Amino acid sequence: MKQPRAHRAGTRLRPVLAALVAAVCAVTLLSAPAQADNPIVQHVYTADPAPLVHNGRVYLYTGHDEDGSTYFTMRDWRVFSSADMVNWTDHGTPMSLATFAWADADAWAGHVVARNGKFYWYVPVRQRSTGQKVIGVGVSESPTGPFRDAIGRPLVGNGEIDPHVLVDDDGQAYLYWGNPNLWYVRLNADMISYSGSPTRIPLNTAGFGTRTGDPNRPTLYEEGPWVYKRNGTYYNVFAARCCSEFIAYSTAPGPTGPWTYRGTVMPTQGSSFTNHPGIIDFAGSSYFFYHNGALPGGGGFTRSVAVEKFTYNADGTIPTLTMTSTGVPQVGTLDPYVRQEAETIAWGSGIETEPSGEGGMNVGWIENGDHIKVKGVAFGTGARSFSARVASATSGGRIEVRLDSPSGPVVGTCTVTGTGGWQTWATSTCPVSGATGTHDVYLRFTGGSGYLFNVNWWQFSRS
Ligand code: FUB
Repeated sequence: MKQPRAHRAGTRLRPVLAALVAAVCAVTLLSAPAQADNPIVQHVYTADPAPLVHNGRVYLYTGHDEDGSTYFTMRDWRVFSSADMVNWTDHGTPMSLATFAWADADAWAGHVVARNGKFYWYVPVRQRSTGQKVIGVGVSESPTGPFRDAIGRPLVGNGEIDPHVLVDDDGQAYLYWGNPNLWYVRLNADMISYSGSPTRIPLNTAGFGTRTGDPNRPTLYEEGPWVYKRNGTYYNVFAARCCSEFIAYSTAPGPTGPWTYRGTVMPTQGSSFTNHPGIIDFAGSSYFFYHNGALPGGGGFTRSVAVEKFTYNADGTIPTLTMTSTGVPQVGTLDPYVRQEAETIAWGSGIETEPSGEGGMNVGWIENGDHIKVKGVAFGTGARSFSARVASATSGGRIEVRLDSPSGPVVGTCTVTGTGGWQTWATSTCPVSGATGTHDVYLRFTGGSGYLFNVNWWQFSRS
């Protein structure tokens, strides 16, 4: 269970598993060299994945389950990004309920599309004046935000949730959403208005499978439509049946149907009674994002996003996928000779992130024994030094640079002294030897009791 923990700048809930995760990992690492990379994020609970490929990176938009939540208590959304599918950079909270002055709750499952040189984030929220679920739209010039309310009011609303947008090859965009129904409306090219009226997609068993035991809901369709086009076929992948949900899909010859039910993508698994699909192609492979309750303290209201790689069958059908803790293979390697954000993480143990005074985010709340794993770091012929941008309002500590496990060989140790503030930054540099070839790097933090220091970025040097 997560516990409230006093924070130096006020009281804050620390996701915290920290100790639990550390213990689980330590045991795992003693018995096997491979470490889990699923779920993707360990320092906050994430839900309802919406991946977007843009300019050679995957941007992963998620909801955020509050620590200790016993309902879908969700107040903001999060963004992470990756160039290699295993090391994910935390970009923080670029949109929240506060973005929409007319909304007061339920920052639930959304979807982001890029168009017109902008990024549009369609989200379900509760409208304060009516208490009804409606669809809002945020907009930003950057995939990492900040996002602002695009129109100052709901885009559309009928009490239903989970918007998703398909921009078809002819430029026509469709907004889909719904639970218990499935709706679409044609968006205008501005992406913030629509033409015509919302139309209900007929939910019949040929199109969406047969549900038993609920006369009000004869088909399997529940929520979370993810609609895309591949090789001329339109796919609608959705959360099926409730509860517990599984992921199913239907296909159609056009964006509005008629739909044919095709079966299961991911069976019910993983300690969460909901699931939520997100599918992309990236760097020549296909990826399926989903959520489960796999982190310590995880469950139906404390979920975490994970990802699996898959290959479509020759006939275009989607194979049945199983949740794993291993995650997906790395795409390429990570270059340690360019500045890397400390919040670019394959697996974090005990740490949190926060906005940095130097821009972006930094890693914080570091205590003795915490660590960050960065996967597949390509040192080549060898690194000679390591630098880290650090800040400490206390007396600092040390950064041990280890290879391949938290207890692997130490190739360098940097000392961090007090800098006079948690956002008073200095660069600490130390010699490195023995770092050649490609390794997982573990930055292991040591020192006395309490919070030691923050880290904003790090970089190795060949000289
Ligand atoms: O996260 C809140 C709701 O749970 C989402 O809108 C649904 O898709 C389900 O995952």
